[in-house]
Amino acid sequence: MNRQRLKGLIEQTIGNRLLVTVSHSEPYITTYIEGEVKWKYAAGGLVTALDPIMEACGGLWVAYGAGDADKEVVDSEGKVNVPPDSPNYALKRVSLSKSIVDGYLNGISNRLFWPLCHFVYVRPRFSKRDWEQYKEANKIFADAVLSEIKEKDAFVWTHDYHMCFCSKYVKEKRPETIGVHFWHIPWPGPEIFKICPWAEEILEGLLMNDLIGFQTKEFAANFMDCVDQTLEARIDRISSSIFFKNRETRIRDFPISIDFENVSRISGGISEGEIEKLKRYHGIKGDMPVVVGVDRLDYTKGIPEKLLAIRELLSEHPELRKKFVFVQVASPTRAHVYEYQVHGERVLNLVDKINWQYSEGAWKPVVFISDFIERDGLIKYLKMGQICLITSLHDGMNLVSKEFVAARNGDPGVLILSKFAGSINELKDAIMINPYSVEEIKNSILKALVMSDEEKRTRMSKMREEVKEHDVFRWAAELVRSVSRLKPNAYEKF
Ligand code: GDG
Repeated sequence: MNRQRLKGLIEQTIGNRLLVTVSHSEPYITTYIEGEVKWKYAAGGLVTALDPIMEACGGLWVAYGAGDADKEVVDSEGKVNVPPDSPNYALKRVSLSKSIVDGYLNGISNRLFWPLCHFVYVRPRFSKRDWEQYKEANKIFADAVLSEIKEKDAFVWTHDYHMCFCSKYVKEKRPETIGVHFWHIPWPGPEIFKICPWAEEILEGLLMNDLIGFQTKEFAANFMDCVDQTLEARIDRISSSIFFKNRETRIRDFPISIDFENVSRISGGISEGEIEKLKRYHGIKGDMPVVVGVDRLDYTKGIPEKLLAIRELLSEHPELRKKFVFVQVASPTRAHVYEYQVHGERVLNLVDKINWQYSEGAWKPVVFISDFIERDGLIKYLKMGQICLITSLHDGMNLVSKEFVAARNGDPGVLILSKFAGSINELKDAIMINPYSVEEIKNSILKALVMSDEEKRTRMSKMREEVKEHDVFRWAAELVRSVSRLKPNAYEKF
């Protein structure tokens, strides 16, 4: 599958329908930098995956306008064509008041859904006021979609835990719309999900979609178990369908991916000289092996666990001091949420302690970068690492693991990957670890440091084949093909 074939498939499948993608995050943010209007590509898995698809297929993307200069570039309907340097699709920016953002985003999305769905022992919060604001925000997104659809038929593709009710509100007004929802993060089992006071309402809202996609078979099965234990619905496990209130919703797994060719091409264009320059910039000697990590600074990603493992390694193996550097890119995220502030401080403390204890001369064991990095620059960091360390405590997929593999088009490198990341199902030639065991992380680094070139090459070439074959265009194609297989009685007009 490639961009062109995906475009053809989408045209053939959705026909004259307007393709509308709805997510909280926008792919491009407009901000003032030193008084000038500048564009920034947003960090985050959803945006990385969807932008190439929208670029290939065109259509409309509705999202929250998060930048302080967003209003400078949009038309009277809140729309602007993107990407800014070669526009291919329209971005419609939705404005929300600060009070709604606080309830819908900080309160429900980040403090209820995120910890409820990621089983990492952070307690979810349930505030009735925030819950009302969450639904209000979903209505605002739905109204933005309806204002664009007007009399046209549409294929509305909503994303993630911010948008549980958007399709429902659209379909209440335009029932013939095709509604597909993709859930990017894990879906918990019923014993966890049922602590949510609005469990029933959430499931009912989502079941207004015609198709719901999850990252793995396990998350799809968890969803069906939750429905089974919460609603009076009929579940057909063989056809993987839920029948509720005279409607059928298909439940499927579609492991998300990346634009392999693009990452591989960008990485191929980065010279040895540029890597050396980047190393020099961070005070790393040219021939020093680098263990790299790239994550949002999120408590689900296991960054403290990586640091604890590095500390143990340096303490138990003094001979490894000055023999490698751990570079962690930790892009800022959700800074308004208390749990993230505490987590950020803990991570910085650990970095300081390790560097204080083990630095020798110009060598520092940990280089910690807590800034947003431009897309191509980020691939440079992945290319700089001989070993990539991914320790998510729970992760829907984890695109960085696939990006590291795509970036290895020269020296093969070793991927260390958590068994709790969705991508472990495909990247079977990674060194698999349980990130709750500092011992396992430490031993995996030791193993990676001494792995033979032949073994590295064999493992990496299998993983590259896998990611190349199952790229993000194939992901979208499989989802769209499932839409086309929906029973005609699900939609009168389809
Ligand atoms: C969610 C789910 C699922 C990171 N820092 C910067 C930056 N990034 C990019 C990475 C990668 C993306 O953000 C992160 O994707 P992940 O998949 O690793 O993680 P989440 O953001 O948690 O994504 C996840 C994903 O959605 C897709 O469905 O895989 O399970 O949690 O592409 O490279 N990009 C730039 N600067 C940074 O500083 N430009």
